[in-house]
Amino acid sequence: MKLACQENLVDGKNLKEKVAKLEYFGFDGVELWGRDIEDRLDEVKESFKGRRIRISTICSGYRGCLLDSSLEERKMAMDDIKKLLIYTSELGAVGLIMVPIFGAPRLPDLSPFMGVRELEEKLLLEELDDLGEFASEHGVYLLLEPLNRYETHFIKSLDDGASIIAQTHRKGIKMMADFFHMSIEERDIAESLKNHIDDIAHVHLADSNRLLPGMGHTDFKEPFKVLKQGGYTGYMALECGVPGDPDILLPKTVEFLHEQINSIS
Ligand code: LER
Ligand code: MN
Repeated sequence: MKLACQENLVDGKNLKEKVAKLEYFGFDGVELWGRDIEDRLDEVKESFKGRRIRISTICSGYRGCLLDSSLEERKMAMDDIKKLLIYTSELGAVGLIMVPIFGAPRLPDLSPFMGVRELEEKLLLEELDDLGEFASEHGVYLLLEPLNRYETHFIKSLDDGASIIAQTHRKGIKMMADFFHMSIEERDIAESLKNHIDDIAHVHLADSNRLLPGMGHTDFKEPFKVLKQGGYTGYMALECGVPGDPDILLPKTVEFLHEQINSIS
């Protein structure tokens, strides 16, 4: 299991300095934001040149929405996601993180013919067939991310994500597990990870209050045990608040996480 950190959590005057710091702190990977990746491809490549640390993942950054009622919005999302998948591959990252929809539904309720949920699922499956194939051709994953109920009405748990993945051809599609969302939605984080270990290709780490691991009441030991014993070798990236000096708190968090991982029998 490898530790990564989102690029915005660390201080530095440019990406090169941030990457160097994260490597020094003991991280194995950096999660980059996808929004402006196209404009900074050269800077990104330059920042990782000659380093041990890698780009773990690209987080979102596409315009439009896959489940919008407007064809234009959906097409924008499809095109942007494909472009980002190409950059994900070019940068050697595992995958592109994708949330199908934030907030409330944008499709009409066609009951009794078809309810919103069924319509959303059918539409997403059609899109995932195309996007999954595309991701697979480029040797990367499209990583479906379940969010908590306050951020989406749609895919909220690993069960939800797995049920979607099970209906696809499975090529190029995996999901990721975010400990913060899971601390709200899952009955038992470790149990859910165990149930879906084969579908998981990335993890976001935060404590129950979305601060650094160790600052809330989430138990990390049991979930890490499940991941380790289940053969998970992917990244676990920090996506959380850093309430203080990152130069002090980030290395401390690496130490805390290594302690948790190393204490697993
Ligand atoms: C949003 O809460 C989140 O967890 C991000 O990873 C979404 O891309
Ligand atoms: Mn997340």
